[in-house]
Amino acid sequence: TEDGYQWYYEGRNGWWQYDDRTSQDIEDAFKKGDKSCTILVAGYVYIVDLEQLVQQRQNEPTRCRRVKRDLATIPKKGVAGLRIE
Ligand code: V3L
Repeated sequence: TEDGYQWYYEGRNGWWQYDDRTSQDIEDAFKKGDKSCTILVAGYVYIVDLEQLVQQRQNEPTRCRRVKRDLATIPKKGVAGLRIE
């Protein structure tokens, strides 16, 4: 986002950055004070819970990952599943 923050979801041993558009959508919801934000990932609906800081696939509670808002400059695995070195 324009103030240098991004949104991340948890991988096995590190954090993945959300794709830019999704990160912006989550940031907009966060700035509005929304409790949650609905996103679409590869055709599946996920709910980002902005109070618990988790994302969960709709109707599949086992598919739950932590999320965080952090600086765009932190070490990360990549963006939306695309690895960076
Ligand atoms: N954006 C992109 N892909 C996602 C997202 C998202 N917000 N949420 C889940 N997936 P689940 P390591 C991740 C993918 O939670 O080696 C990473 O992006 C998710 O992809 O059970 O464990 C990597 O591509 C997974 O493939 O609904 O760090 C991959 O895991 C699939 O949706 C491996 O990462 C099911 O996730």
